[in-house]
Amino acid sequence: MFENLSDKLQRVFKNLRGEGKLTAENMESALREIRLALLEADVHFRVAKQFIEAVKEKAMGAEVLTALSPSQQVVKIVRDEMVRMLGQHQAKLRTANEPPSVIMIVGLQGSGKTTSTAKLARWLSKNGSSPMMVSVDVYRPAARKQLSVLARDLKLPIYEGTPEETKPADLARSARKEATQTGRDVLLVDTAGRLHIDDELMTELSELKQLLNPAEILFVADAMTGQDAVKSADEFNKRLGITGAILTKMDGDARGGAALSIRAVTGQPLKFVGVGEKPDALEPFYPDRVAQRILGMGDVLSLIEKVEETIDQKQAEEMQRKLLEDDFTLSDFRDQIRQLRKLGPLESLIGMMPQIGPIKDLKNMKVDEKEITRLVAIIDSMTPKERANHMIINGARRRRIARGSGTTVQEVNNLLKQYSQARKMMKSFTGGGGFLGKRLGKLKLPMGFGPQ
Ligand SMILES: Nc1nc2c(ncn2[C@@H]2O[C@H](COP(=O)(O)OP(=O)(O)OP(=O)(O)O)[C@@H](O)[C@H]2O)c(=O)[nH]1
Ligand SMILES: [Mg+2]
Repeated sequence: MFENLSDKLQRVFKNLRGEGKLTAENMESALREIRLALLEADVHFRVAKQFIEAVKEKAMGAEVLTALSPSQQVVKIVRDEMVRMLGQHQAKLRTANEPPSVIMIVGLQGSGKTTSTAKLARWLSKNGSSPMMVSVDVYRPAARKQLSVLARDLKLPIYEGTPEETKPADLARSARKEATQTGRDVLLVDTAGRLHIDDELMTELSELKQLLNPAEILFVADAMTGQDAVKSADEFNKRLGITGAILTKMDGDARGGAALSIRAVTGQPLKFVGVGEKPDALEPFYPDRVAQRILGMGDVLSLIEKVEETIDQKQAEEMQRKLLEDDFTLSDFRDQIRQLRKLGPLESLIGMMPQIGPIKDLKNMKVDEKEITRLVAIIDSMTPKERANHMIINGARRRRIARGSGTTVQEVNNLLKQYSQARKMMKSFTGGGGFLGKRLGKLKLPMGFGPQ
């Protein structure tokens, strides 16, 4: 459902990829395109505006990771901002101090309340809860029957009520009593819908709220109604106070704007999304996963994550300085090798990078763990003096190092050759100042490994 938005954003990132630096100009045009893409996806105009402002501020500010290329930086900033807009973390359901925790399901007519009530009951019971349902929709004769049928199919308990119980409050009160007596920890209350928000409905819902003191009031909105879903969520929130939203029919061809705006407009998180008519078609809403899907750049994003996790920014800058001042010693080389190991298999890392320039040639490179261990052992067997100045490592020293590290003179020679190559290569990368060089240099890949 985010395909269109996703396509457009990816095009923006691709265009930026050709730029060596983020300038006011190329950022300006990228931001304009991002804003348009958001609006076309039906994102609320105010939300889009705030979003762009935040991205701009971060992109122009100092908060950048030098280990990433300009376009990767923008992807990172956009991702971070999108996750922030969506609510950072998955919003869990709240519980009451005393069971049963009451969850009121509210919303406009046909939005998917009854279906979502059953889906949520199923989800809760699959996740260790023992829910009970009740329908307090006394206006449509078929409404309560609908939930009963769903409950029977799912083999989950429902409070059916007695013929005397004709008012929503009566049904709700008895249902809660029954839930308490039978040890249910959650009571899901499916309420009646209206075509439009009216005082009568709001009064009824407010009375139920008063009576039940619910842990959650979840507003159910149909994603297909786009901006209207957000508007009614906002109004329900202002008049009744909601604690979260469920967006249904996300399996349809809605443009996704509602999912992106609900939180920013109402201040309440999207907790679940409905992705089909079947009872199992309900998913908790994960801001980070959704942002990932929208940006559609799984590879670049995982690279960003790895870089964030692994690379120590200060250390990277220090390395940069050393390279520029021709001060890159064997100890630094060893640090690099270690850092590389933390990043995981080199092939997978290279697979994540855009396949351009020298990186293309690295694709077939294999580095095995044993090789890395051997390289580190060789450097460990050197004296600090040798590590600081490789020029003094003559034949006798090479023989001693080989003995000390349990390797052969040939292997020590190879390592020294690789080190020299790495120096040369990294210098040409970093010293040149090109953005590709910056990226590689600061990722600190020991380029000297060479194809094997
Ligand atoms: N494709 C799809 N259909 C859904 C989803 N959720 C609900 N529906 C369908 O939407 C229609 C209305 O769902 P209901 O659960 O009856 O809606 P409601 O809000 O209870 O409606 P009222 O009680 O009349 O206000 C039904 O045909 C559902 O099958 C969803 O996530 N995906
Ligand atoms: Mg209903």
